[in-house]
Amino acid sequence: MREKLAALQARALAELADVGDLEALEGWRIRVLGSRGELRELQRGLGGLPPAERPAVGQAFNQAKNALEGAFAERQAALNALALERELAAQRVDVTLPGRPPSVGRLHPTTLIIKQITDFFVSMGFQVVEGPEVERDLYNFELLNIPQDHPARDMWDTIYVDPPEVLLRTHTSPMQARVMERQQPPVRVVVPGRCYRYEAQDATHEWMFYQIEGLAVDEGLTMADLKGTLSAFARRMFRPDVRTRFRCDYFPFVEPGVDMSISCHVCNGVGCRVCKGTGWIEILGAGMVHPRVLEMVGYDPERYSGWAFGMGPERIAMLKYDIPDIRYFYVNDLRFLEQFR
Ligand code: 2U9
Repeated sequence: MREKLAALQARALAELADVGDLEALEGWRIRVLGSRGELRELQRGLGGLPPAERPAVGQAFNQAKNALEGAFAERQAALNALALERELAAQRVDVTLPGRPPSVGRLHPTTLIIKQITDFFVSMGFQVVEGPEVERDLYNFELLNIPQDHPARDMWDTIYVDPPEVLLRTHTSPMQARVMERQQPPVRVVVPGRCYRYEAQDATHEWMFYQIEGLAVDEGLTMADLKGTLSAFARRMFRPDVRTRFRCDYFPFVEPGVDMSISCHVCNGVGCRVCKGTGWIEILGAGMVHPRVLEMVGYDPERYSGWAFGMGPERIAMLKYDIPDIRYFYVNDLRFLEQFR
């Protein structure tokens, strides 16, 4: 009996040392020390011993029980401490980590780029004016030298609100005509705003987009003023050493008309994917205001001359910040918008 008791105690202690968690420990307690456990099972054999041996063997059982209960308590304390340590580690807060910045509002990238562009022209003496998005055919086309049957109307797929007179403006030019109607030269205005065209959306076209147009009318203005001002604009918006190139282009409301390109910032004019191998990236259109436009608003084209330009601010931003698709500006994805402030 003593040998069996010693063997049980040794085996139980060895098993206890391998118990890794509180659940396994409870299983050990029930199996070894429980009312139907191994120790009680062996102790039932006491009645079979000679009466003279029972007191000593009974004492041995009590010693073994105390030893096993003591070992259980130690193991339980150790496992409780381990569980607490693991729980504290899991909940540990690293106070040295940077705080989470509060999510604050911010300006939309389109608003930011429009401000950058208009700020330049304000620094050159231009005024920022805005006008109606629902326009009259008179201001959107006729006063811009685009009469009813003019093929140039095909340059814009127009959205009509109340045909044939009321439409969604296809450019911000109508506001320049409105300004000229109500004031004599000198005029220097820049007009940002939304425009609308009935065309399929793709990586560079949206049916609602922003445009910024500008107009300067005074005595003695020439193409040199146009080229000098817009080249200075390109140097400010992109980089001081950017080069500009002007080539002939057609717009009904200017003559001559030009488009302005900047030297490619990636290959600096050698030719690459960004500039489609040309070394140049077109950024805006411009020209000398057509004399007929001046006449229609009551200006004397013999006395006054003017120049004008138009650009897409999102296109400028896409070039500046390497944004591949204009639709990013309109889907309100915070992952995109949060990159600008
Ligand atoms: C008046 C007289 C002249 C505005 C101009 C452009 C050239 C032009 C497009 C470029 C890209 C619009 O954003 S875009 O699609 N515009 O190229 N705009 S000259 O000329 C005017 C405007 C109003 C009374």
